[in-house]
Amino acid sequence: ATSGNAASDGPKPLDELVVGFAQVGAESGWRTANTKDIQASFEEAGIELKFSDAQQKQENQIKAIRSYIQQQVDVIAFSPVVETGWDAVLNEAKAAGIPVVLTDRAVDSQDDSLYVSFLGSDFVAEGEKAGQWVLDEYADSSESVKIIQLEGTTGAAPAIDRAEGFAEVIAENPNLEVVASQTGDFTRAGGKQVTEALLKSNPDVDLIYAHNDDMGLGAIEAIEAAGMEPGVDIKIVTVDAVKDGMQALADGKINFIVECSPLLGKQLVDIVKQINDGEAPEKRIITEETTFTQEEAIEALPTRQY
Ligand code: GYE
Repeated sequence: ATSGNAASDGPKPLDELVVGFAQVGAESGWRTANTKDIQASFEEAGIELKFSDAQQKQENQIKAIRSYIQQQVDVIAFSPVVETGWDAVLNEAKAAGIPVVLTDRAVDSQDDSLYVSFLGSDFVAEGEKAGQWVLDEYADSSESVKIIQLEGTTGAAPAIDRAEGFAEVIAENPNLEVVASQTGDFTRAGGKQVTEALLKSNPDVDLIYAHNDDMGLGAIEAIEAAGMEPGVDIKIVTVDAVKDGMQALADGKINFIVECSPLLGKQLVDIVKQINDGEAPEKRIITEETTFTQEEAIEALPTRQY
């Protein structure tokens, strides 16, 4: 091969390796922590990282990946903003002999030879954990429980899977009813806006399930502005467990958080090193995660990294 990719000519010294990373954006506290961790991990490993921020637009991510192909980087890593529409550009990377690693989010493709590894959370399991808390919380309720769902970015793996896992579990109790479900695009502003609007048509809602902390934090603002008490008048369950979310949980404004770890940097560096050494990394690497109640949040907060 003339491309000089890692592994095709034997391992390169780490300081000659170049990795291109195409990030989703900076939409949430989770994303900011994820970016920081990835940049710090590559810096520490002494591997050059080219970084681009797609501002939540697929076309920008595709452009960034194409430019990494042109620059003949050794490995391309990216966190696909949505699941579909990647086959063309990933085939271009494949044709150029550049291995691709998916971090955090999956692609929906028939051809799994288009990437070497997918490192990230099990989002369906996260949705199930959120649903399980709701199921337990209302186990004794004989009345209908009205739920609003704040969805993540439309078409994104965590939005699709967190909705699926949640729906499956709450279906066990017919009293649990999702009365409205809309996207807040994983942002605080989006969560606030959607909650404001949905509270008008559903003033008697009992619980909000937000696909991330940031949208839950936006919902808190909307609930307070409507003269109600978040966590008491309307319960809130979220996913992520970033610092601001954990603080709101400790303060009783959020009731339960399912953890999703953004600290993927070290594992991504390991995958890049394996590729460089000519080894095949595991195809699917699942992040280990827990859940937090108010008490657990109070205990965890002082040592929380992000
Ligand atoms: O939960 C959300 C972020 O893909 C897991 O993206 C990630 C999600 C995370 O914007 O806060």
